[in-house]
Amino acid sequence: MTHCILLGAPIDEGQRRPGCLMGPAAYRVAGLAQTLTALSHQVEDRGDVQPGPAPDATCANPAVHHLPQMIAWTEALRDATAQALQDGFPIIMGGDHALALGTVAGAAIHAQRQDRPLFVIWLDAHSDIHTVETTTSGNLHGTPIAYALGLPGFDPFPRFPHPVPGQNICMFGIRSVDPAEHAALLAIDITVNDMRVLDEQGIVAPLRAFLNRVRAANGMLHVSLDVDFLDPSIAPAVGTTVPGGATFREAHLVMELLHESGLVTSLDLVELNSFLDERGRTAKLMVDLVGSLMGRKVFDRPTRSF
Ligand code: NNH
Ligand code: MN
Ligand code: MN
Ligand code: MN
Repeated sequence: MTHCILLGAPIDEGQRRPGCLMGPAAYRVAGLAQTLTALSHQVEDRGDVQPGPAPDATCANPAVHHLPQMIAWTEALRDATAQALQDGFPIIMGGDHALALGTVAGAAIHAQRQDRPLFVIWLDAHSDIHTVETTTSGNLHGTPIAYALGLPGFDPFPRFPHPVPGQNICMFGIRSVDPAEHAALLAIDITVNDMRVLDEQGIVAPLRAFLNRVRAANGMLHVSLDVDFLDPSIAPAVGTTVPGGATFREAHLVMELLHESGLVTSLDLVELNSFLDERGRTAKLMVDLVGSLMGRKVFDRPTRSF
Protein backbone atom coordinates (compact mmCIF):
# COMPACT_ATOMS: atom_id res chain seq x y z
CA MET A 1 0.00 0.00 0.00
CA THR A 2 1.36 3.36 -1.04
CA HIS A 3 0.40 6.77 0.30
CA CYS A 4 -0.24 8.65 -2.94
CA ILE A 5 -0.21 12.44 -2.80
CA LEU A 6 -1.94 14.20 -5.68
CA LEU A 7 -0.67 17.67 -6.50
CA GLY A 8 -2.42 19.74 -9.19
CA ALA A 9 -0.14 21.93 -11.30
CA PRO A 10 -2.43 23.82 -13.73
CA ILE A 11 0.42 25.40 -15.71
CA ASP A 12 -0.32 26.68 -19.19
CA GLU A 13 2.48 29.24 -19.53
CA GLY A 14 5.22 26.84 -20.65
CA GLN A 15 3.79 26.69 -24.18
CA ARG A 16 1.30 28.60 -26.34
CA ARG A 17 -1.74 26.39 -26.76
CA PRO A 18 -4.25 27.11 -24.00
CA GLY A 19 -5.79 24.10 -22.28
CA CYS A 20 -3.16 22.34 -20.15
CA LEU A 21 -4.47 24.23 -17.14
CA MET A 22 -7.53 21.97 -17.32
CA GLY A 23 -5.36 18.89 -16.74
CA PRO A 24 -5.68 18.51 -12.96
CA ALA A 25 -9.47 18.80 -13.17
CA ALA A 26 -9.55 16.27 -16.02
CA TYR A 27 -7.53 13.72 -14.02
CA ARG A 28 -9.87 14.17 -11.08
CA VAL A 29 -12.92 13.73 -13.33
CA ALA A 30 -11.34 10.71 -15.07
CA GLY A 31 -11.06 9.01 -11.68
CA LEU A 32 -7.38 9.06 -10.80
CA ALA A 33 -8.04 8.92 -7.05
CA GLN A 34 -10.64 6.15 -7.45
CA THR A 35 -8.26 4.11 -9.61
CA LEU A 36 -5.60 4.29 -6.91
CA THR A 37 -8.06 3.49 -4.13
CA ALA A 38 -9.29 0.44 -6.05
CA LEU A 39 -5.68 -0.79 -6.08
CA SER A 40 -5.70 -0.51 -2.25
CA HIS A 41 -3.56 2.62 -2.12
CA GLN A 42 -4.20 5.56 0.16
CA VAL A 43 -4.91 8.83 -1.65
CA GLU A 44 -4.43 12.35 -0.36
CA ASP A 45 -5.36 15.09 -2.82
CA ARG A 46 -3.55 18.26 -1.75
CA GLY A 47 -5.39 20.36 -4.35
CA ASP A 48 -3.67 22.65 -6.81
CA VAL A 49 -0.30 24.17 -5.98
CA GLN A 50 -0.41 27.97 -5.81
CA PRO A 51 2.58 29.85 -7.24
CA GLY A 52 3.82 32.85 -5.28
CA PRO A 53 3.98 36.34 -6.83
CA ALA A 54 5.98 36.42 -10.07
CA PRO A 55 9.39 38.05 -9.56
CA ASP A 56 10.88 40.73 -11.84
CA ALA A 57 12.92 38.67 -14.26
CA THR A 58 14.17 39.14 -17.80
CA CYS A 59 16.48 37.29 -20.15
CA ALA A 60 18.40 38.03 -23.35
CA ASN A 61 16.37 35.65 -25.55
CA PRO A 62 13.44 37.64 -26.97
CA ALA A 63 11.48 34.47 -27.84
CA VAL A 64 11.04 33.46 -24.19
CA HIS A 65 7.61 34.19 -22.74
CA HIS A 66 6.13 34.01 -19.23
CA LEU A 67 9.56 33.84 -17.60
CA PRO A 68 8.57 35.43 -14.25
CA GLN A 69 5.49 33.19 -13.95
CA MET A 70 7.59 30.09 -14.63
CA ILE A 71 10.09 31.04 -11.95
CA ALA A 72 7.25 31.40 -9.45
CA TRP A 73 5.80 28.02 -10.46
CA THR A 74 9.24 26.37 -10.28
CA GLU A 75 9.80 27.51 -6.71
CA ALA A 76 6.32 26.52 -5.55
CA LEU A 77 6.41 23.09 -7.21
CA ARG A 78 9.96 22.40 -6.03
CA ASP A 79 8.94 22.96 -2.42
CA ALA A 80 5.59 21.13 -2.74
CA THR A 81 7.25 18.11 -4.36
CA ALA A 82 10.09 17.91 -1.82
CA GLN A 83 7.51 18.07 0.98
CA ALA A 84 5.26 15.44 -0.63
CA LEU A 85 8.23 13.09 -1.08
CA GLN A 86 8.79 13.30 2.64
CA ASP A 87 5.18 12.26 3.24
CA GLY A 88 4.51 9.74 0.46
CA PHE A 89 4.47 9.17 -3.29
CA PRO A 90 3.78 12.41 -5.18
CA ILE A 91 1.79 12.33 -8.42
CA ILE A 92 1.92 15.75 -10.05
CA MET A 93 -1.04 16.35 -12.33
CA GLY A 94 -0.13 18.90 -15.01
CA GLY A 95 -0.16 21.25 -16.57
CA ASP A 96 2.44 21.52 -19.30
CA HIS A 97 5.93 20.03 -19.00
CA ALA A 98 7.43 23.24 -17.59
CA LEU A 99 6.17 21.93 -14.25
CA ALA A 100 9.12 19.51 -14.27
CA LEU A 101 11.46 22.46 -13.73
CA GLY A 102 10.04 22.43 -10.21
CA THR A 103 9.21 18.78 -9.60
CA VAL A 104 12.63 17.42 -10.58
CA ALA A 105 14.23 20.13 -8.43
CA GLY A 106 12.06 19.01 -5.51
CA ALA A 107 13.00 15.38 -6.11
CA ALA A 108 16.69 16.37 -6.18
CA ILE A 109 16.35 18.13 -2.84
CA HIS A 110 14.68 15.10 -1.30
CA ALA A 111 17.21 12.63 -2.73
CA GLN A 112 20.05 14.71 -1.35
CA ARG A 113 18.42 14.71 2.10
CA GLN A 114 18.17 10.91 1.89
CA ASP A 115 21.77 10.73 0.72
CA ARG A 116 20.65 8.81 -2.36
CA PRO A 117 21.25 9.60 -6.05
CA LEU A 118 18.32 10.79 -8.17
CA PHE A 119 17.51 9.10 -11.50
CA VAL A 120 15.01 10.39 -14.06
CA ILE A 121 13.00 8.59 -16.76
CA TRP A 122 11.69 10.94 -19.46
CA LEU A 123 8.82 9.47 -21.50
CA ASP A 124 8.36 12.00 -24.30
CA ALA A 125 8.45 12.62 -28.05
CA HIS A 126 10.80 15.52 -27.25
CA SER A 127 14.12 15.73 -25.44
CA ASP A 128 13.28 19.00 -23.60
CA ILE A 129 16.95 19.92 -23.26
CA HIS A 130 16.80 23.55 -24.41
CA THR A 131 18.05 26.27 -22.13
CA VAL A 132 16.44 29.69 -21.70
CA GLU A 133 19.12 30.88 -24.13
CA THR A 134 18.78 28.20 -26.85
CA THR A 135 15.00 27.81 -27.14
CA THR A 136 13.73 29.22 -30.43
CA SER A 137 10.05 28.62 -29.67
CA GLY A 138 10.45 30.42 -26.35
CA ASN A 139 8.30 27.70 -24.76
CA LEU A 140 9.88 26.81 -21.45
CA HIS A 141 8.22 23.37 -21.40
CA GLY A 142 11.12 22.44 -23.69
CA THR A 143 13.78 23.11 -21.00
CA PRO A 144 13.46 20.98 -17.83
CA ILE A 145 16.15 18.41 -18.71
CA ALA A 146 18.79 21.11 -19.23
CA TYR A 147 17.77 22.70 -15.92
CA ALA A 148 18.02 19.36 -14.09
CA LEU A 149 21.51 18.83 -15.53
CA GLY A 150 22.55 22.18 -14.05
CA LEU A 151 23.53 23.51 -17.49
CA PRO A 152 24.36 27.20 -17.83
CA GLY A 153 21.65 29.32 -19.45
CA PHE A 154 19.16 29.49 -16.58
CA ASP A 155 20.39 32.70 -14.96
CA PRO A 156 17.00 34.12 -14.02
CA PHE A 157 15.98 30.85 -12.31
CA PRO A 158 17.03 29.74 -8.85
CA ARG A 159 20.10 27.54 -9.14
CA PHE A 160 19.11 23.89 -9.60
CA PRO A 161 19.72 22.09 -6.30
CA HIS A 162 22.15 19.14 -6.68
CA PRO A 163 22.17 18.71 -10.50
CA VAL A 164 21.34 15.27 -11.91
CA PRO A 165 24.27 13.68 -13.80
CA GLY A 166 23.52 12.82 -17.44
CA GLN A 167 24.16 9.12 -16.79
CA ASN A 168 21.20 9.17 -14.39
CA ILE A 169 18.75 10.32 -17.08
CA CYS A 170 17.08 7.96 -19.54
CA MET A 171 14.71 9.07 -22.32
CA PHE A 172 12.16 6.91 -24.12
CA GLY A 173 10.01 7.68 -27.15
CA ILE A 174 12.13 10.49 -28.57
CA ARG A 175 11.29 11.50 -32.16
CA SER A 176 11.50 15.30 -32.28
CA VAL A 177 14.81 16.97 -31.44
CA ASP A 178 15.76 20.58 -32.33
CA PRO A 179 19.32 21.30 -33.60
CA ALA A 180 20.54 22.92 -30.36
CA GLU A 181 19.09 19.99 -28.42
CA HIS A 182 20.87 17.52 -30.65
CA ALA A 183 24.19 19.21 -29.95
CA ALA A 184 23.50 19.16 -26.21
CA LEU A 185 22.53 15.47 -26.24
CA LEU A 186 25.73 14.55 -28.07
CA ALA A 187 27.83 16.52 -25.59
CA ILE A 188 26.31 14.86 -22.52
CA ASP A 189 26.21 11.21 -21.51
CA ILE A 190 22.42 10.72 -21.51
CA THR A 191 20.65 7.54 -22.63
CA VAL A 192 18.40 8.50 -25.54
CA ASN A 193 16.09 5.63 -26.43
CA ASP A 194 14.55 7.19 -29.50
CA MET A 195 11.75 5.48 -31.40
CA ARG A 196 14.31 3.77 -33.63
CA VAL A 197 15.76 2.01 -30.56
CA LEU A 198 12.27 0.96 -29.44
CA ASP A 199 11.47 -0.34 -32.95
CA GLU A 200 14.63 -2.43 -33.03
CA GLN A 201 14.95 -3.62 -29.43
CA GLY A 202 11.52 -3.13 -27.92
CA ILE A 203 11.22 -1.25 -24.65
CA VAL A 204 11.93 -4.12 -22.27
CA ALA A 205 15.69 -4.49 -22.70
CA PRO A 206 16.62 -0.79 -22.55
CA LEU A 207 14.26 -0.17 -19.63
CA ARG A 208 15.58 -3.16 -17.67
CA ALA A 209 19.17 -2.03 -18.26
CA PHE A 210 18.41 1.39 -16.80
CA LEU A 211 16.38 0.05 -13.87
CA ASN A 212 19.25 -2.27 -12.95
CA ARG A 213 21.51 0.76 -12.68
CA VAL A 214 18.99 2.59 -10.50
CA ARG A 215 18.73 -0.45 -8.22
CA ALA A 216 22.48 -0.97 -8.00
CA ALA A 217 22.91 2.66 -6.92
CA ASN A 218 20.01 2.56 -4.42
CA GLY A 219 18.62 5.49 -6.38
CA MET A 220 15.37 7.40 -6.18
CA LEU A 221 13.50 7.44 -9.49
CA HIS A 222 11.41 10.28 -10.84
CA VAL A 223 9.23 9.44 -13.87
CA SER A 224 8.01 12.23 -16.14
CA LEU A 225 5.26 11.11 -18.52
CA ASP A 226 4.47 13.50 -21.39
CA VAL A 227 1.20 12.69 -23.21
CA ASP A 228 3.03 13.00 -26.54
CA PHE A 229 5.16 9.95 -25.64
CA LEU A 230 2.03 8.11 -26.80
CA ASP A 231 1.03 7.84 -30.42
CA PRO A 232 -1.47 10.61 -31.26
CA SER A 233 -3.92 8.00 -32.58
CA ILE A 234 -4.50 6.81 -29.01
CA ALA A 235 -3.77 10.11 -27.21
CA PRO A 236 -5.02 13.07 -29.24
CA ALA A 237 -5.27 15.54 -26.33
CA VAL A 238 -1.89 17.21 -26.65
CA GLY A 239 -0.76 20.42 -28.33
CA THR A 240 2.40 18.95 -29.84
CA THR A 241 1.39 15.69 -31.53
CA VAL A 242 4.21 13.81 -33.26
CA PRO A 243 3.36 10.69 -35.29
CA GLY A 244 5.07 7.39 -34.58
CA GLY A 245 4.76 7.30 -30.80
CA ALA A 246 4.44 4.53 -28.25
CA THR A 247 1.55 2.12 -28.70
CA PHE A 248 -1.07 1.28 -26.09
CA ARG A 249 0.72 -1.91 -25.04
CA GLU A 250 4.22 -0.41 -25.15
CA ALA A 251 3.08 2.33 -22.80
CA HIS A 252 1.37 -0.09 -20.41
CA LEU A 253 4.38 -2.39 -20.50
CA VAL A 254 6.67 0.45 -19.44
CA MET A 255 4.35 1.12 -16.52
CA GLU A 256 4.06 -2.55 -15.57
CA LEU A 257 7.83 -2.99 -15.56
CA LEU A 258 8.22 0.18 -13.53
CA HIS A 259 5.74 -1.19 -11.02
CA GLU A 260 7.54 -4.51 -10.75
CA SER A 261 10.84 -2.72 -10.21
CA GLY A 262 9.49 -1.06 -7.07
CA LEU A 263 11.91 1.80 -7.75
CA VAL A 264 9.68 4.73 -8.73
CA THR A 265 9.44 7.44 -6.07
CA SER A 266 7.60 10.28 -7.87
CA LEU A 267 5.60 10.85 -11.06
CA ASP A 268 4.67 13.75 -13.36
CA LEU A 269 1.68 13.59 -15.71
CA VAL A 270 2.18 16.37 -18.23
CA GLU A 271 0.90 18.09 -21.37
CA LEU A 272 -2.68 16.77 -21.24
CA ASN A 273 -4.75 19.41 -23.04
CA SER A 274 -8.32 18.38 -22.35
CA PHE A 275 -9.70 21.00 -24.69
CA LEU A 276 -8.29 18.84 -27.51
CA ASP A 277 -9.54 15.53 -26.12
CA GLU A 278 -12.18 13.23 -27.58
CA ARG A 279 -14.71 12.33 -24.92
CA GLY A 280 -11.99 12.16 -22.29
CA ARG A 281 -10.18 9.25 -23.87
CA THR A 282 -6.67 10.66 -23.40
CA ALA A 283 -7.33 11.56 -19.76
CA LYS A 284 -8.73 8.07 -19.23
CA LEU A 285 -5.71 6.43 -20.88
CA MET A 286 -3.32 8.45 -18.71
CA VAL A 287 -5.25 7.39 -15.59
CA ASP A 288 -5.12 3.75 -16.74
CA LEU A 289 -1.36 4.05 -17.25
CA VAL A 290 -1.04 5.28 -13.68
CA GLY A 291 -3.08 2.21 -12.71
CA SER A 292 -0.50 -0.03 -14.38
CA LEU A 293 2.34 1.86 -12.70
CA MET A 294 0.64 1.35 -9.35
CA GLY A 295 0.08 -2.37 -9.69
CA ARG A 296 -2.84 -3.16 -11.95
CA LYS A 297 -2.05 -6.24 -14.05
CA VAL A 298 -3.44 -7.60 -17.30
CA PHE A 299 -3.59 -11.04 -15.73
CA ASP A 300 -2.36 -11.68 -12.24
CA ARG A 301 0.08 -14.58 -12.19
CA PRO A 302 1.85 -15.42 -8.95
CA THR A 303 5.22 -15.00 -10.66
CA ARG A 304 6.28 -13.90 -14.07
CA SER A 305 9.56 -15.09 -15.46
CA PHE A 306 11.27 -13.96 -18.63
N1 NNH B 1 11.53 21.26 -28.85
C1 NNH B 1 10.34 22.04 -29.06
C2 NNH B 1 10.38 23.35 -28.32
O1 NNH B 1 11.26 23.54 -27.53
C3 NNH B 1 9.11 21.25 -28.69
C4 NNH B 1 8.91 20.98 -27.24
N2 NNH B 1 7.56 20.52 -27.05
C5 NNH B 1 7.17 19.57 -26.17
N3 NNH B 1 8.09 19.02 -25.37
N4 NNH B 1 6.04 19.20 -26.14
O2 NNH B 1 7.84 17.85 -24.73
O3 NNH B 1 9.51 24.17 -28.51
MN1 MN C 1 7.90 17.22 -22.74
MN1 MN D 1 6.70 16.30 -25.67
MN1 MN E 1 6.93 23.64 -27.95
